[in-house]
Order: sequence, then structure tokens, then C-alpha cells
Amino acid sequence: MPIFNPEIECAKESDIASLQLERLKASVQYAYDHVAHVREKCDAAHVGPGDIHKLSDIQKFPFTVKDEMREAYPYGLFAVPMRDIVRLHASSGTTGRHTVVGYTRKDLDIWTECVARVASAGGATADDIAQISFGYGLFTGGFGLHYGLEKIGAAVVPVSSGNTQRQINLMRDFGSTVLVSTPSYALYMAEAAEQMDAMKDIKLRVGLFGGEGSTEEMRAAIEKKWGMLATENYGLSEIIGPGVAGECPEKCGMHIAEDHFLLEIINPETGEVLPDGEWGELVITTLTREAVPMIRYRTRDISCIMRGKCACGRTSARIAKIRGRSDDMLIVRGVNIFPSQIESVLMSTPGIGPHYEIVVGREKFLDTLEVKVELSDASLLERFSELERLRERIRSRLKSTILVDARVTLVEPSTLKRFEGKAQRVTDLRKG
Ligand code: DLL
Repeated sequence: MPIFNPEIECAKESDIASLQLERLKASVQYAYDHVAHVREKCDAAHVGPGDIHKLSDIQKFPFTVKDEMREAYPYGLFAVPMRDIVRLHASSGTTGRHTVVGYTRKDLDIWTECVARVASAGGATADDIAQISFGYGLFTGGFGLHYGLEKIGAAVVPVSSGNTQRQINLMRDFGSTVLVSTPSYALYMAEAAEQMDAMKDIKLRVGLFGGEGSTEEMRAAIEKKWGMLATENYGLSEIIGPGVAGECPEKCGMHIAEDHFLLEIINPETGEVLPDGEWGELVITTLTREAVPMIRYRTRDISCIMRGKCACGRTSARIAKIRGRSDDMLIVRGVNIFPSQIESVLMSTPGIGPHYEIVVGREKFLDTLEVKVELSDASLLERFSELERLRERIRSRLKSTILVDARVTLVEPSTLKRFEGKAQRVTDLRKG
């Protein structure tokens, strides 16, 4: 499997660390000189670019949070005049204003390189026909993967998301070999392909998935349905978009583009920096961004950093599969639950399908948790005792994993909502 930039991706750890330090000094100086908000925050915290002598000196700097980007809407954190900007993207988020990100020509070149690396690592090559089923638009997924895949020489099919039957027809007629989408959309498309009896004519061999979390069990289900290798990559618009990190076929964490991003893990409650291998919130500092340099951006994503050479030959540090977002964590009757824990239980229980919904509510001052999941075989609905046994099995497996008693509702196949982009599986009725 080719490595896109072996000089960097397979470099000695100490060489990467020196490059990071050199770039960190320059990037913090640049942000301080060009973004008033950064300068004011640094001055208030009595730190400045001159305080960076080693990589860990970044810990002296204050964090940046999403609200600061919203307050600076639209261009308050930009470090360059608009004439140097060649692209704008934005992330909508569930509440409030968009966060807007800009790119200079150099930012776009770097972004393309970073995505080319994750696309190669994930298994795509110049021989592939890559169907991009991420939305094209303000979301960074479509355009991000587009330029990265073109860079490695793949034939890109920019379908964008939606119109699922057409996706399947194109996949079959064009002979697509790589699918780019969210994992939940990949599942939905697999179901559509089965219904259209098109699976046998589809040649997909690799899936490059991202934009949302998924469990190992979900990956296994996708790989089985499509008969493909499924790898995932990670990124966020505030930092650049996709391309921050990506898996190789070893599936042992996502290789970080360390020459462009400095990653830390912190305790989300105290802000304390945690050592490698410990789980916490990912914090990212950009090392080369021109348009919107970021110092210690709190991603809210929960992961851990792993080091050591990978069997694929890359030496770059990796982040583990994202366990969830700290703001997605549900607190039900005082117990912390990540939706991914529920997904793992459901996906490893035979007899039910991969589509589910989680509803949290409150009855008589007590939190309630309902898990709705589709049966894989509708005829079970007529066999009451079997149905009850299955429901009880799921309930007790859930209880031993999440320590909370959930109401399990089994529904007919193909009745729960399907997603063409990022799945929205949790409804918290206690909010708002
Ligand atoms: O989702 C960028 C992206 C697009 C990455 C396509 C990979 C592929 P945003 O819309 O700003 O950007 O959303 C960023 O999505 O903070 C995570 O919570 C989540 N996310 C992205 N990739 C993964 C992943 C894009 N592989 C937010 N696993 C991030 C888990 C992910 N969560």
C-alpha cells in the first residue's frame, strides 16, 4: 500500500518533534501578530510567543473554544485579509451561529496533501474510482475528500449525498471501487443496494469513512454487508476539515498529520494535560494554517494518543477511535453513558438490525432511557415469546454495560429514520 509522503509519515520521532517545535514557535507568533483576539487572550494570561522553548510550553496558553468562533462570526479570527482567502467553509452545529473557516491558497494545498495522506493510508490508490457521497457545500467532507483523492490520482465521482437509489445505480454503472461517506450513510446505502438486488454488480473494495463516530461492531457490519475494507479518518472544520488523522489497514488508530497539527489530550473537567495512552478530550493546535490559525482548540472529542511504529511502516503518532463527544455524553440517573456503548451492545446482538434510536426523557422526576432497534426479521413480531426473550436479552446486556435499565422497543425492519450524512440517533427530551 503506497505511503503518500514517506519522508514525513515515516520520519524519526525526534525529527518530527523538532519540526513541530520550529513550526509551533512560528505559528504562535503569527497568530499573536495577526489576530487581535489571540493577542488579547495571551496578554491577559501573561504568555506570549517568546515563552515557547519546548513543545510542552504550549500548555501555558489558554484554550480556544467553539463559542469564541461563534462570537467572532464571521471573520473575527481570520489572520489574513479577504483578498488572500480563496475558499470559505462553515459548520452549522446544532445550535447557534455557524462557525466560519477560511483557506488561503497555501491552506488548500496543505489540506489537499493531508487528505491525500489519509486517503492513501485508508486504502485508496490511483487505480480507484472513488464515489464521494459526502455533501458538497459548506460541509468540509465533500470538497476535502475530493481534492485529496484527485491528488493521489483516483478517478473522483462527485455524487454528493442523497438520492440513494441513484447512488447505487452510479456505483454499479461507473464501477466505483471506493466509497466515501459517513458510516451511517454507508449502512443505509448497503440496505438500498440489497433491496435493489444490486450488490452482486457492485465492485466497492474500500470505504473511507468519517465525519461521525462508529463502533468496531458497526465497522464489522459495514465490511460484511459490502464485502469491503472499511477505514476511517478524522477531522473538523475549525481545524481544517478531514485530513487531521486517518487509519491504515492495520486499523490500530488514526495516523496524525503531525507536521501540521499538534495534539494534546486533556481531562475535560480540569483542563489538565494527560500523558500518552490516557483517554480524554482532544485539543489541537495548528502549525501551518494561514487563514485561521488555532491555538489549543478544544474539540470535545474523546480519544487517546498512541505512539510507536505501526506495522504499515508509518511512525506518526495515532489517535484512537473517537469514543464520543464530551457534549454527547448522556447522564441518565447520574450515570455517564456514551451512545457508542449502546451501539456496541446492539451491534453484537444477533436478531436485530444496525439501525437504532436512543430517547432520553423524564417521568415523575426520574430519567428514562428508551432504546428503539429494528428487528432483522419481521416475522419475529408474530412470535411473542421469542420476541420477549430477545427484548430481555438486549435489556440485560445493556444493563451490564451501561448500568442503567433501559426500555427496549423492537420495531419492524426499515421503520426507523435513515441518514444521508451525520446520523442523529439520540433525542434528549429533557432538554429545552
Ligand atoms: O466532519 C470533517 C470530516 C469530514 C472528517 C469527513 C472526516 C471525514 P465537522 O462537520 O466540523 O467536520 O465535524 C467535526 O465530527 O469534532 C467529531 O465530533 C466528528 N467526527 C469527524 N470525524 C470523525 C470520526 C467534519 N472519524 C466533528 N470519528 C468532530 C468520530 C468524527 N467523530
